[in-house]
Amino acid sequence: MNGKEFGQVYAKERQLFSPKENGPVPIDNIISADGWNLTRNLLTANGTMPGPSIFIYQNQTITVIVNNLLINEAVTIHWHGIDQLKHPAMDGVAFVSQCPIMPGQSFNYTFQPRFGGSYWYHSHVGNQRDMGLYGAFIVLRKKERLPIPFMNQHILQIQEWNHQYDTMALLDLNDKLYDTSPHSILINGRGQFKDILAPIETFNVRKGSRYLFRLIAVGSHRTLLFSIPGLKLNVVETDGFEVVANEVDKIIIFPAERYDFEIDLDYAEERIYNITVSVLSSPNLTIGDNIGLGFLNVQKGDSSALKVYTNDNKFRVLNCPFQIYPQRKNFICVPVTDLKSLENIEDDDFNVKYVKETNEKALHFLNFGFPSGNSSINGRIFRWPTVAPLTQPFETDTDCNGCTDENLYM
Ligand SMILES: [Cu+2]
Repeated sequence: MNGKEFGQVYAKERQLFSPKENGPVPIDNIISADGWNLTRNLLTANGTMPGPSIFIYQNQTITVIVNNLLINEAVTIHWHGIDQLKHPAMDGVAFVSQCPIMPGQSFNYTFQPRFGGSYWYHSHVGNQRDMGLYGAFIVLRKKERLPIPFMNQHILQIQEWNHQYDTMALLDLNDKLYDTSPHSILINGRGQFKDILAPIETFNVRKGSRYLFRLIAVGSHRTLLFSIPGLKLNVVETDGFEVVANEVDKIIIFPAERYDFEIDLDYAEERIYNITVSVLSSPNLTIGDNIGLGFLNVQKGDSSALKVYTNDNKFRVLNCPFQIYPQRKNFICVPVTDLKSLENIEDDDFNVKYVKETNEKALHFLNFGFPSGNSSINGRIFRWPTVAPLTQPFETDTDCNGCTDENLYM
């Protein structure tokens, strides 16, 4: 850990200390991650992890200027979940929708998000997002169904954290030289490793008020189990689509997914609740230790009611990929298909203006295989083009004319 003004700092009792100072130092400008006491390099947007949250109203046009200040790495920024229907060149996928931004270069991303909801942005080059290059991208609806004051809306970005995910170590990631399982999970860039009491994310809320939490999985490959033990999560939206409110105890979240939930704080006690995240592992989604921790501090508010809900020791788990959770009698699986879409006032935007209707039917077979160690679909392997096919289709040199279902085309 390093603070620009303070040099090397260390974590103790949820505070940061610098050997130079006589007391705790302000934590706001220091990326402490899980408090592990080794300084490492990160890649960030504007020097913070997560990068700055971006808020915009739907149908507003936004321009984000990305200056690549890296010494020798290219970068692009992908706006995860934004459909980019009219602006495909703004999608930020390196080598596909654009040439990457080279060191010293800038790129203006200008686009107009059509749909409200919780989205996020991240680098779309290599593993840069695991090194910190990500942030929240929130599209506010002009007409909210049940408006929640902006001050009562919080963002929860969760990610796995591995001490070896260094810029250099990640280059070797494919060699699997070390264990890639996470050491900790960060909530908004903060967490704790074992008994190091590093500063962690704390949300202050008032009893009796409504709050919206935008849960975003910004990690890259782990499946996470999120809960606030003792409180129900009332899920109202996923991946930018409003759903009929569904009350659950836990949420399984896969990389890049978003779940927006409200907490009805009428039944909360005035105390600090833990926010816990654990890693699920295959094949039966075995639950690991709670290695992600945050606090929800419920303070005195207008209401003193204590709504008690029946606790039958059964937990409703949203986004469960099974019908019955393996080996867990106290988990009720709520598959994401149980969520019912709200009649969407913006449905007109989805109409056939852009997509032609057709009666044509087609049946496609996709054969996945690994001939000569290369993963392939119908005999085709993926190879990076040398120019972006979207912008320079005639300059691509990965012609597939010779491909057949029988031949591996390299
Ligand atoms: Cu993404």
